[in-house]
Amino acid sequence: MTRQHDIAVIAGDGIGLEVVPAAIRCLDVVADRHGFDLAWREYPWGSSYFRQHGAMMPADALDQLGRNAAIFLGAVGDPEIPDTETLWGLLIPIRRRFHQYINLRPVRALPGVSSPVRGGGEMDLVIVRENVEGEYSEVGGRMYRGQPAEAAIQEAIFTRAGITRAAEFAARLASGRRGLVTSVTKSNGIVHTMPFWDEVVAETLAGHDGVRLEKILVDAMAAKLVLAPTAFDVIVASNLFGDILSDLAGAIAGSIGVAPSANLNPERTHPSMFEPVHGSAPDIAGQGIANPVGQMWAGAMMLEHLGETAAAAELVTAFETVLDYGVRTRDLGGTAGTSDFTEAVERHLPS
Ligand code: GGG
Repeated sequence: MTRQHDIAVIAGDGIGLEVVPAAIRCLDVVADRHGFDLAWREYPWGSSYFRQHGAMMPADALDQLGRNAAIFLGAVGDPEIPDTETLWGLLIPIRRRFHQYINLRPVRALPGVSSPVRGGGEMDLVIVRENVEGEYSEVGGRMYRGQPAEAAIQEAIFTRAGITRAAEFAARLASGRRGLVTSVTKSNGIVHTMPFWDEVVAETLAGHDGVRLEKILVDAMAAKLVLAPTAFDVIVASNLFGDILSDLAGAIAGSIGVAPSANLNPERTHPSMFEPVHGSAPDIAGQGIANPVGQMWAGAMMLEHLGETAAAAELVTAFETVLDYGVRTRDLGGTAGTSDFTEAVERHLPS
């Protein structure tokens, strides 16, 4: 009998509606060749749904998603809807409900893609972003709205368990790579949570022989990523810092349009979610020019997570080959549209 993986698809908003179908076309080709079936279940949630129903997804959405092996997400964000609605109405509830506490974001130079900085063409790193706590917190409030005394308080939540599992994940990953974990904080300015992060990460890594720990402040890290992008192997950072650094690292590799991410539930008791690092890009949405590589690569990470390793590798090789041949979207200095690029990848997949 054919292996079947049930996949929830939320194309979402903006260019998500263009790059998700592009990636699905290629994923179906490799699935067919490797003898398994991807049973896509499409959920038309996001900002259009919000306009009709006043919510990004229905009340039982998380129950519906939980019946799938994985979730394939495009992007959320709409210029007419507050970002707090789009993020807290869809992305963050999914990450939390399914305990997707690791956000894995590999960044490496791709063939045929030039980096704007020296050394960017050789970079190969992975960002382990803590994904369910930290600065992304609903704890806080606003007072005296619209008055001269107006104030806002926003708490960051860091737990020993949350930091330990992120550090553990980073250490295991590094031990199979070059053995270096760079932990990023702002411990000189943020005096409670960040020194706590430093302590727990150091304790956790002490149990991993052969893995070196390097600590760095986030401001210095931003500069060093640009000046010496090959100096890093595995980077572990909080929810906010990991998010910022992955956009920066993606841009150094050539374009944020090529950067993938996996929101992982490492215990596999719940579905994990795979999405590009980029957002909905309303400035280019609907023009057919979005780069589908981040979405395709996220799809390859999903296949790997589902145990379809050979199929995943074939898809990565195909888009790398196409890039190397010089077929590139505009963000990479080329002229190809989303469908030109996708058709080229399909042609380079083994039949
Ligand atoms: N690809 C999903 C997406 O739309 N990301 C945009 C975004 O703002 N994400 C915030 C986050 O990852 O925390």
